[in-house]
Amino acid sequence: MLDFYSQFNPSPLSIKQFIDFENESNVSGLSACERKSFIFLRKELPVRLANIMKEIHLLPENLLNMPSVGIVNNMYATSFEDIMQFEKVDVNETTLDKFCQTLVKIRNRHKDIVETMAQGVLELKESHDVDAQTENNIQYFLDRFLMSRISIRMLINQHSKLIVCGSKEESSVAALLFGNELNGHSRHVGSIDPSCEIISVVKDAYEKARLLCDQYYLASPELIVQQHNGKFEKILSNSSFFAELERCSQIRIVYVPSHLFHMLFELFKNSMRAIMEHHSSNAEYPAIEVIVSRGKEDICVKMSDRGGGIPRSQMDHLFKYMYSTAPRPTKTDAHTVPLAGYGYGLPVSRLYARYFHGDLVLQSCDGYGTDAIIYLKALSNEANELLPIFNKTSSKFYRTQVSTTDWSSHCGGGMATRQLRMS
Ligand code: W6P
Repeated sequence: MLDFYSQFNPSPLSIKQFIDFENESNVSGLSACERKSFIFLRKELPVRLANIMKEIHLLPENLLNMPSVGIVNNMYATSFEDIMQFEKVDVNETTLDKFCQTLVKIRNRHKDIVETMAQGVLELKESHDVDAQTENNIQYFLDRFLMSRISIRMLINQHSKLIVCGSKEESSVAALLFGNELNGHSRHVGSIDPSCEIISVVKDAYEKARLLCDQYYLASPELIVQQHNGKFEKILSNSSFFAELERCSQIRIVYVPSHLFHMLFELFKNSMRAIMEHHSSNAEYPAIEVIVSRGKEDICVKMSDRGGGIPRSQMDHLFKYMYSTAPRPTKTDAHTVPLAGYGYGLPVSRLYARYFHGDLVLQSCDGYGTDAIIYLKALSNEANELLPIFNKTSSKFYRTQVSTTDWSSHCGGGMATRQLRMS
């Protein structure tokens, strides 16, 4: 069955398609969307599971032998079997209910799987010498594994929330009372907000990160947010009301607010830590500046800190899983949690951005500060899921040697030299 389902490519959905799934129900009654979603998922979930399970099997032998990786592998096998039970059943109320319960069970089962997988990588590091080739493979695999997980959770969330919110009567009453847009706020479609106010999420993430920062450092940098709505500027560039209009036209987007929050919270924690550590002797801390802009294609959220920057040689490491799983510095006080230890936070945040064809990039001036930019697709029909596909190309990757001999090396130490010696 695994072989069978792994032959199919996952079908990426656009944010627009996710929303259209829900709208279906308005036309033909309550369970039409649930039914349609069920028919789609009972094939699509096994396909996505099988594609990534095939890749687990291609991991370096010694990583596969780690106990935690075995646990992960078994969980995927169990979940795959769980869904197989629905392969050929009749579609009725009972099967729809059971399917939904099964999805919730799967979601709970896989709740802590990122930590389990990270544990497996640590186990490997502690028991073996990891060469550059293995490290490269693990980086490639974890990007794909975690992206697959993000996408599967998105599917499960949309399906289960369709149904919880499926008692449409409640929302119809609300619609009657407040019109289609509740007090100007949009109604969520599962985890998607069709009119997500970016600046609200920025402020929310800032406040939550600030709490941690205050707790740890007893102070925190201020936030300055600005927005620049290029869409309106084009029409109104000569208007004297431009400034006023732009202020009123909050930049909104069809997006998953929890994904955006996750990215921003991570970036704020990193910026705050850098600022607090860099200016530790001062009483004044330079504010974090955020600019939200909207163009024809992209929405950009740029976060600038004056936290002393990052050396260029460190830049790539920030997105490496193996680098980040290095044993953490021992905590001085059991009650204080570090604001941001480079865990999987940054690489996973970048995956969230890339999931709907956006990106997350860092740029730094060593000695001064760092800019982090989140790019999102401005148009919901261009925001398609980006999914890993298991095929000849992906399996070849795990066997290909990292080429390190086609450029000269001139740096005294660090990765380049280390990789050269190891190849
Ligand atoms: C820093 C290091 C960093 C990582 C990610 C985001 C912002 C920042 N600022 O100094």
